[in-house]
Amino acid sequence: MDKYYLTTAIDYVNGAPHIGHAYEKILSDVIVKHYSQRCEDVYFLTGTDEHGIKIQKTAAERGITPKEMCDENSSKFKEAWKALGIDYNKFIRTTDEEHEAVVQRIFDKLLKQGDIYKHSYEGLYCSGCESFLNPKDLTEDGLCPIHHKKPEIVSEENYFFKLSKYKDALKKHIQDNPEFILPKFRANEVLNQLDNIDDFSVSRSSASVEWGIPVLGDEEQRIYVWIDALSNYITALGWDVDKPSEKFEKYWPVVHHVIGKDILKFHSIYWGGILMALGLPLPKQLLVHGFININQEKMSKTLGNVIAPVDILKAWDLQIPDAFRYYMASAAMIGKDGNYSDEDFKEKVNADLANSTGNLLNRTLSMLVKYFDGEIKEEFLISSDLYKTALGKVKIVENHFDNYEIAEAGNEITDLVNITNKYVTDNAPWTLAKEGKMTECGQVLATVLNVMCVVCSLIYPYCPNIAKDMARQLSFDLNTKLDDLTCDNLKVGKFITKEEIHPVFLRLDSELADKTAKK
Ligand code: ME8
Repeated sequence: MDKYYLTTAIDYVNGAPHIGHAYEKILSDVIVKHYSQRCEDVYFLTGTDEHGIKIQKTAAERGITPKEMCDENSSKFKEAWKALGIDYNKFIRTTDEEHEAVVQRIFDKLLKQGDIYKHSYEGLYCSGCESFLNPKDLTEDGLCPIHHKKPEIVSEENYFFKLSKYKDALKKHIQDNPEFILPKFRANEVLNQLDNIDDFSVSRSSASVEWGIPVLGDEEQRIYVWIDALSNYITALGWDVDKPSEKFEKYWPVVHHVIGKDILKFHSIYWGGILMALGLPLPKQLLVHGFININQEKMSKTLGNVIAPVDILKAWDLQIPDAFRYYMASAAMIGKDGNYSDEDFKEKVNADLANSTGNLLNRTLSMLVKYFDGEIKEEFLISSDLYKTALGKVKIVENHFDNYEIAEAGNEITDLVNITNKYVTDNAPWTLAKEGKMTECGQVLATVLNVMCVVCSLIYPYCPNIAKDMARQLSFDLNTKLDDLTCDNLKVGKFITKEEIHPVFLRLDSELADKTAKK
């Protein structure tokens, strides 16, 4: 594997980022950091989706222009991702001029080649989904099943995309490529939807929605949401109609779209159809995640339980985002919904990061200083069964990532730490020291430290700052690729001084935790 291109969904900017947005971006950043330990060339795209009726309405309610609101909220997303350590290569905004111009040309091409046509239509429009709904998909009360709102009846002349032409080819692609949609159970959902899907609207009249990209040569129509939003994945690479760019040639179609379950239809069916119409290959993979609930309840403005990720960092007084990243990345098994609660957060990060990983490293280094003045001697470096286990875990973790099992991979890392902790308890280096068996004692400590280098490397995608701190104390080169990892990391000689040892993660303060839990 020499290159890896990952995109996230681009978020609507009618508000500030919430914990669900953060979940997706953290998951994506963890994946990107993991693959940067396996391939030379990784490209990570995120951004904001800035057109549409929702944004137009919210800006009007606030008495500002849509562009002013987009600028304000898009900055909030950027600030939040900075605070969470999300290292994207490019942040695209759909109001970027270059993007808008290419979207116009895409639309024009599809219109000219007959994949887009004009059609009078009356339908049920959900502004939450920014899409017409099929009456069959509504709840018994006639509500949108995702947004629980009554859709508006819209009667307009719009442009439509001829999806019917591509339905069979899409079906075949999904059936022939079982890895296209992960987790696999989601693919059946798409195949069922394909049976009932019609051509879809790709424009709205400018009278009803002004805040959209104008159709070239038809001022009365705005290109609407999905062609605009989905095209970001190629416009961000500098692709233009009939003019593929260098980046596009390099990264397409080795692309992995990380998206939430609510927008799978748009990414598998709409995007698939648009790409086929443009004569471009389909993405390699759609990685579909579930939703994050708060205290086991759906997050919603009505319930008043929407949490901003930066508020969590503030509430816990966290100077680095690692604990939150670690928790979020492990919050749900592949594709399933997950949950955030203050209590779980405190418990999990205290157990895994402070008590297990941090404490193991701290204790071992402290013993090395206490018994050997921080020195590794030649005779400490022996082979150990634990090394086989550790390097075996590297393969297991890689395999989990290849199947998009990020929480499961995290559990394997904790398991390696627990096994190593047990090794320390079983071999009791303090007893060996008391009995004067100094070589054996040094061997136990060196074995643990060699394995901790592997742990440090594996945990880096989740907790980059903690990993860097561990690496410094272990004199380990964190740039080592996973394939080059060994358990031969320690050098003979003075290893560390007492002053250089410090805990990499402090337990979350219980008083603070209890205070936040009560709020
Ligand atoms: O859908 N838990 O934007 P968006 C987990 N602009 N993920 C969640 C979530 C939750 N509670 N709530 C939302 C859009 N998400 C479009 C995307 S892409 C070309 C256009 C996820 O701001 C959601 O599933 O409503 C989506 O993947 C992302 O956040 C942005 O949602």
